[in-house]
Amino acid sequence: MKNYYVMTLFPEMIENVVRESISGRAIKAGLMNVEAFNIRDYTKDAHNHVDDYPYGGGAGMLMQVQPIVDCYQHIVDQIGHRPARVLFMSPQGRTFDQRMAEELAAEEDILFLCGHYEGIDERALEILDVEHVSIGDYILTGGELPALSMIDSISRLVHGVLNKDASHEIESFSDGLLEYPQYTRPEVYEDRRVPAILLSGDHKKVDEWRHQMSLERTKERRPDLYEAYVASHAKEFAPKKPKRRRKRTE
Ligand code: 4GY
Repeated sequence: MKNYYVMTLFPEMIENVVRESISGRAIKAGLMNVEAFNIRDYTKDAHNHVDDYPYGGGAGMLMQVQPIVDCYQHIVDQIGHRPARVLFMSPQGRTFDQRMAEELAAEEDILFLCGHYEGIDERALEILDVEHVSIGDYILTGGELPALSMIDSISRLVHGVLNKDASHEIESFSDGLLEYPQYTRPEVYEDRRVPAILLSGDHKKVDEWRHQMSLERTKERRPDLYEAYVASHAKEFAPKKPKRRRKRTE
């Protein structure tokens, strides 16, 4: 069973999305569980405050260390050990990608720490010994959407282990190419026909066509991924017959 723990000031945001989304399927299948912890529940402040002004001045507020450390300690006590990964959703982190999703799908317990306001007291990050992870080079108002994005992509891998059709799909992105174009009924829509080869029943031809389409659109839309693919699939791109070259006269 995979366990995802989320420390946040907006636990309902996590619970509502997880309940309404497809990751709910992996939960219903008993393969994973998501538990949100409200950092505010751990404050010892008389007015339930969890934030304060930054030392040295500056705009906005910072999340205080005490509620975060106490919330973390509660989770550690509940599960009996430190989670395998303690992730802090931050634009300063390593960028999350499909490879990291696969890596995280293999872990039993992952904790996601979601910040808000202008950030978190650095000592909390040190004490929890967090690993910074980013979902991309843009600034959000909090770490909840990044945590949900990551849980969503991990959940389809966890669920895919049982689903053979899906596990083939999983491999198709991890081989580094974009998906080929896809079609469903009707066969003709306002003069636009589904490519004939897909109706031919020739599975080998269909697979070859799809692979070719994947290559072409990766080259066109994601030249960075295409270069990496070509470099790691030298065999596929090697000329079938080596050209006979004339010896140089010099
Ligand atoms: N981008 N990837 C991101 C983010 C905002 C901590 C409050 C991102 O992961 N997280 O933009 N997070 C948070 C960062 C302080 C705002």
